[in-house]
Amino acid sequence: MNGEAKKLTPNNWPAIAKLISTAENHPDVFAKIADEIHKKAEASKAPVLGITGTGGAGKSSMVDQLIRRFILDQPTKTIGVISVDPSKRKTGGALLGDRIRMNSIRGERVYMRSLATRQSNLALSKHVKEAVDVLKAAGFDLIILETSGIGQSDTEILDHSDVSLYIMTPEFGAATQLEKIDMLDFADVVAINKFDKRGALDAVRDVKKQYKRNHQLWDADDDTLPVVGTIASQFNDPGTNNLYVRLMETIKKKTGVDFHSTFHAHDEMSEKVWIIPPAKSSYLSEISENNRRYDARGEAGGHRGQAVWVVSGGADLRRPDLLE
Ligand SMILES: Nc1nc2c(ncn2[C@@H]2O[C@H](COP(=O)(O)OP(=O)(O)O)[C@@H](O)[C@H]2O)c(=O)[nH]1
Ligand SMILES: [Mg+2]
Repeated sequence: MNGEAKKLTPNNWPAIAKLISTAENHPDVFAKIADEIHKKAEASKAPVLGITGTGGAGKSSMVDQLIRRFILDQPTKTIGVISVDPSKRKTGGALLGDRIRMNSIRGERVYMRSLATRQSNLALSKHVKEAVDVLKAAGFDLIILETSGIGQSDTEILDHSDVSLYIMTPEFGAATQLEKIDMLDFADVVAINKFDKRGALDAVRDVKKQYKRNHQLWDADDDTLPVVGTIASQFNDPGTNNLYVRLMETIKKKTGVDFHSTFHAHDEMSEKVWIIPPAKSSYLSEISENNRRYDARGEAGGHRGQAVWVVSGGADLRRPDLLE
């Protein structure tokens, strides 16, 4: 360590990366400065938005979309992103997949870090906390934590975040399956992403019904429930705009941090801008399935490919964390 803890700012990416790596790989070294980091983190008011959901639901795409809006909406604010995906333990290259999805992270005001997940669940949870603390200590205005699971259950995200967003798709099967999703009890906001898929409207209705049951909101008006249909893969999707507004409101309500967002919610839902008719959606997912299989073969190249890509100028060289 070389005084990194003292030099932490949202722009000092090498110091941030080094501290997170040290926490992960050299806990004994990190222990010496943990107090200092923790104190700085405690002084931060930055809300932590925790995003969870099953693999492939569109979390990374959504993080990208939310960052894009935040950067537009907040001309001077900074965002730190921690991305954890235990399901991708074995393919080093998959982390790169997340990175590719996130186009808006290239800006100066956004720092993104993927956490390696080779440790046990318990260690992972500890490292998530340390990484979030480092981002808080660095002084980011908003912190986003994306994961498909920390520790034993998907509700563990709640230990690490102030506001939680659960992302699912319309493809959950029968409505009775919703009983099994704990996050429908606990999430502050639920996004039904891939709203372009067949059955999306029914899915939203079913999830709202379940949400009412879980929260004993029998008389609530459906429109007031925090369940939003979204298409994260579509530019300027109205559903995602609504989700963004809803999240800013929830952050204000739960943490007292008011970003004075100028985004406004609209009544229109994502279905109005369907480009692909639902009947054609399985045709599209066949293509994407195919691509995914192809990607999986490519990813077998693992870290080597990642390093080559970085060196070839595809990524920001100010990010030494990519080269590990
Ligand atoms: N049809 C459709 N595909 C989406 C949507 N959002 C994301 N995707 C695609 O779903 C795949 C998985 O997305 P990703 O963001 O990596 O999901 P994650 O594993 O939850 O982080 C990618 O191919 C995305 O392009 C959506 O709203 N509709
Ligand atoms: Mg992801």
